[in-house]
Amino acid sequence: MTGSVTMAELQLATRNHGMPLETLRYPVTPVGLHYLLIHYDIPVVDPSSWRLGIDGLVDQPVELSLADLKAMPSATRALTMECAGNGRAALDPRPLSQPWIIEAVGTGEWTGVPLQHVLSAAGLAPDAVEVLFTGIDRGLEGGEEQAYQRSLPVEVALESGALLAYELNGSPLPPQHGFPVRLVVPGWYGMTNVKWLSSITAIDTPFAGYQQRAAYRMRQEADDEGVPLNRMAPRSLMVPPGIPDFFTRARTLTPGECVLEGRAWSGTAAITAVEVSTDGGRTWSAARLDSAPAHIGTWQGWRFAWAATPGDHELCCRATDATGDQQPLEIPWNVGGYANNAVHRVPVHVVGP
Ligand SMILES: Nc1nc2c(c(=O)[nH]1)N[C@H]1C(S)=C(S)[C@@H](COP(=O)(O)O)O[C@H]1N2
Ligand SMILES: [Mo]
Repeated sequence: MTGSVTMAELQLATRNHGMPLETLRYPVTPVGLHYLLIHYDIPVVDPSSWRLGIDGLVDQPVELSLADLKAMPSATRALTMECAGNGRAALDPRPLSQPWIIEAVGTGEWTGVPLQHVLSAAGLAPDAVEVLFTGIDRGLEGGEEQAYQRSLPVEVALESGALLAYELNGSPLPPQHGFPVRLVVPGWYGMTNVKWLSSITAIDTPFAGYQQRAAYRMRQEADDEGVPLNRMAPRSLMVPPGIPDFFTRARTLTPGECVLEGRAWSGTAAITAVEVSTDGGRTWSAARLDSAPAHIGTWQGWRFAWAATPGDHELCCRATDATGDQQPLEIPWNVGGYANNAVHRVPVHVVGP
């Protein structure tokens, strides 16, 4: 990491916290430990007067209350969500934004109405190409005043298994995660999952608002058109073994058998392998994978028995998915600091016998 973190970055980092890595031990992240990313302010929403508009190119525009949504067929899905900026702080120079190190991830058990159900009931017109999701929250970004908005191609809206979620881990959504209703799309990076929904609009041209035209694109130069980010690149994380030093968080452990464990996911295809290195990435051995999750993009546990010997070691893990995509040792820099899925490295000190 180069240069000091600025007060503006620290302000964002204290508002938007990551998931402490030791809580990778939970298959479903307890509410309050899931990471948070809020671009503007958390809106206070009165659930009795809140309405979700379904409009634009639909046969039957409607305004749904929370009770209307809760009366529709529902589904519950455990889905892993990761911010596209996870890993940004490791790039050099560090792109100035939310300075995530590596913890911008969590898995929630989301309950809600399948988006497909709501769109089919409204009747999408044949000329609809995208579905636009608008949040209640407003702010300034890149000098533009805006509501937080993102769109999905019609096929993704209908076929991805997306939910209009009103519960997280069996309770109403907490304010910070999008109360009363948010979008969740299996396998896509965090920015896709619009919180505090106010409307869903079918449109006939690809949406070119700020969050799609300016943000969330892979670029080498600020004025490149860039390539939009969508699905999460493969990543694995490790529960840091041993005990931490309070201030530096350096890890100490005792010699002997140590079971390394963690979780891995990819938004594109099933995880086919997680490998572990105990020598900084020179040699790799296969970890044992838990059974496969129900949805692509939901994390999967892994473990590896390590005979820890006294001295300093750099533990690493890397995931590969069924397309052959594997986490790299380093990733090339990009303007927005997105999709840095370089292998997770955990330096440890094993004490003498
Ligand atoms: N309305 C709205 N939706 C939003 C955001 C936002 O600021 N406003 N942040 C997005 C980003 S960048 C991420 S990574 C996820 C974070 O979701 P979480 O805070 O529930 O983990 O929400 C997305 N949805
Ligand atoms: Mo994000």
